[in-house]
Amino acid sequence: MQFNVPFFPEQASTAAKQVDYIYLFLVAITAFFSLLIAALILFFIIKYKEKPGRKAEQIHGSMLLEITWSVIPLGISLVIFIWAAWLYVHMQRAPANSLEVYGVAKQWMWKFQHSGGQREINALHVPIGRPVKVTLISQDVIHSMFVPEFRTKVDVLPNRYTSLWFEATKPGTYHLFCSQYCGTKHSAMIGQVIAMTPEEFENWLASGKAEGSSASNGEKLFQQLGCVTCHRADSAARGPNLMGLYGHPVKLTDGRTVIADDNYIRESILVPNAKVVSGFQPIMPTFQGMISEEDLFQVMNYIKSMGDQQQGGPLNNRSNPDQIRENELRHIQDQMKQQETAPQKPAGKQK
Ligand code: HEC
Ligand SMILES: [Cu+2]
Repeated sequence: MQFNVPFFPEQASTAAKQVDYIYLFLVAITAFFSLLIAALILFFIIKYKEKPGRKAEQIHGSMLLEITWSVIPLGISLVIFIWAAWLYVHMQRAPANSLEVYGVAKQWMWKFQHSGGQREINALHVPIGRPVKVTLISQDVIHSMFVPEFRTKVDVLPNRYTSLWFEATKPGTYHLFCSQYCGTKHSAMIGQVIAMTPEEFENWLASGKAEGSSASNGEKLFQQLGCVTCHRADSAARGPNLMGLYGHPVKLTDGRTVIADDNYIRESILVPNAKVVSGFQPIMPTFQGMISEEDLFQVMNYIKSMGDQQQGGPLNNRSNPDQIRENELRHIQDQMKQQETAPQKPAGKQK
């Protein structure tokens, strides 16, 4: 018999300590006031015990008391709020240099793919000492990805990407749970997160059988599905050029401007008429039911990689949409010029 019931799971990510500090702070505050109140009750019971000849005296209001017991709890609540909100925001925003991993949840398993194209089921290999961002989608019902040792959890929804990030601090094998009741085998929807040293992780990646990187597979899909017949950089284009699209603002026909993030691109492919790009007709057919969640991630990675090619780096110009549009125009003009001078060269692909 083993009586190993640890109060907390192991702390294996940079956020784990910070989450635990807040938790301990809440426990300490609760314990302090519970004990204080219990002690005062006892003290008053004894002190004001009924005695012959003693009469209860009615007290009406005390400004000083009222203010004290309002201001002190207010201060404590504000400390908790500011501290927790700060940590929450910090844990929502993946650092820019995060390693990107993509996950699909379904009844009842976890499927992960890495940018290099390596895939795994119910296991996720990650390096330690580097932030890892996991972008997630569900193929059916609502699930939730929970790694207790990393103190991180996020709901995994159908039709909308969510993400979490963590930085593992110790090599080891950690629990991966689904923490949203998702059907009869919910309790079996478990896996492992395997944190490795960066060298081990590189070896693991290299040993994985990958048929091309995620982005290059996405490029193939882009051709197979016929996206390229409309999205191209020459005069036959019937859809917008997707170069440099990712992460940038897009003007819509209804006058709104939206940022082309993961969810926007997903919606553009599955429900193209939901948001129509300004200056274009809503002629794009829906690809709902024709592309799997895994393939969508690959197409998305291809579209992201087009952005990188255009900007010469993933982070350049991200905040300057005018510059991007200008570059895009110049790029199209260049391509048209190239076409004029060398008409036999196929346009559109620049790899
Ligand atoms: C019949 C031509 C056509 C095909 C095929 C087509 N698209 Fe489109 N696409 C368009 C048009 C036109 C628009 C702009 C109007 C709109 O938003 O619906 C567009 C918009 C988009 C956008 C938003 C672009 C922006 O600048 O905001 C994305 C992303 C996109 N398509 C991806 C794809 C992918 C991926 C495929 C293949 C799976 C595909 N399209 C197939 C015509 C097409
Ligand atoms: Cu589940």
